[in-house]
Amino acid sequence: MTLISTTEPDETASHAVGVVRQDWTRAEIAALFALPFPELLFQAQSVHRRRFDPTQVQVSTLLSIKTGGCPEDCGYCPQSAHHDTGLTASKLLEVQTVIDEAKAAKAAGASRFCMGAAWRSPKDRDLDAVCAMIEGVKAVGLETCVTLGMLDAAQARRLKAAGLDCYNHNLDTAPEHYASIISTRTYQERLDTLATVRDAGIHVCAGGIVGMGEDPSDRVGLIHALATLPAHPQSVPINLLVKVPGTPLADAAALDPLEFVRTIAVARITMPASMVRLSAGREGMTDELQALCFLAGANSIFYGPTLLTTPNPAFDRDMRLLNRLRMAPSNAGMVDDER
Ligand code: SAM
Ligand code: DTB
Ligand code: SF4
Repeated sequence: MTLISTTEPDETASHAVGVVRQDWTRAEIAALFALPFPELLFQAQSVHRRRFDPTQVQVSTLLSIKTGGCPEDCGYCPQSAHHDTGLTASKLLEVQTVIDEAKAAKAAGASRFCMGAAWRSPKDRDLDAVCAMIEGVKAVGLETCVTLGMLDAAQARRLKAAGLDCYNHNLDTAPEHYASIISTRTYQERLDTLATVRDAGIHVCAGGIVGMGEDPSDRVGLIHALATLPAHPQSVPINLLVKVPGTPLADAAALDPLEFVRTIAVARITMPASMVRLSAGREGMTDELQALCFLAGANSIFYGPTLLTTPNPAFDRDMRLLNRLRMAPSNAGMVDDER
């Protein structure tokens, strides 16, 4: 039998593997996607282990603080008022209700609490309540993240002053695929909100969704857009589309699960210091597929039986998964350097 000696990735790459850089080209990213699977996972693991403990997974809990009735037309989203998904819209939750949920999440082992609102952008009076929620959740001892739509600079400063750790705002897909998914908000508006959040000194959580019928080159375009931002997002959620009946994407073609793993691996390699979040879509994944995602460098999950409006694995299923893998939830915060 001939043994093939695998060269350490950094010895051959034009740039050292694992160095944080924003000058990725589309060709480089396409070449990563095209690697033989063992080579891709080897590179992803090599990069991952330089900064992270590969046995640890950070766990966040999500809560929808304002559900449904959203004026935006995102083709994947059950909360858009443009789609008839049978979802009942509700008002912004009471501050105390949110704090009670945060206490339960902390007791269940979460280290971060993410609050989502189905808004195009928050109204200033709503921000008063959201700031009170942030202060209350921080007092429980959890990191805070919110996703409220587009922000202006004054709103971002108010959230920062309330103690917000992180703001989620996704690019969702490649610039060239974007118009077939959303018409009510431009890609540039998303980039502007990310800049506003960054400038306010709030950590950025930005990622996207795959499995929306995109071409392979669109997955390249999504990772390229994220990895060439002026600073890498501290957190990069990679969502697998949850197909919700009544949304325009309800019947999107199934994505090869190994393409999803490849997307995680390429996110890990290109954004080596970021938390890569294995986000929506886990409910339909086997333990084995999730294990491959962790091997590819995912180091964070949403924990708890509901995402915002759709199902997520129950606590005990996730505990069994981590036990099977001899992995553990971590309380590790985000790495701040080198971005
Ligand atoms: N309204 C805010 C916004 O869009 O910025 C915040 C909430 S929104 C639900 C947060 C993210 O959830 C979206 O950007 C999208 O990436 C993700 N998402 C929504 N519906 C999804 C679905 N059906 N499958 C996967 N991810 C989804
Ligand atoms: C993200 O990228 N994924 C999470 C979080 N950020 C807010 C939301 C997933 C939502 C999935 C559809 C739903 O449950 O409504
Ligand atoms: Fe509204 Fe956000 Fe859903 Fe788009 S993703 S429809 S902005 S809640």
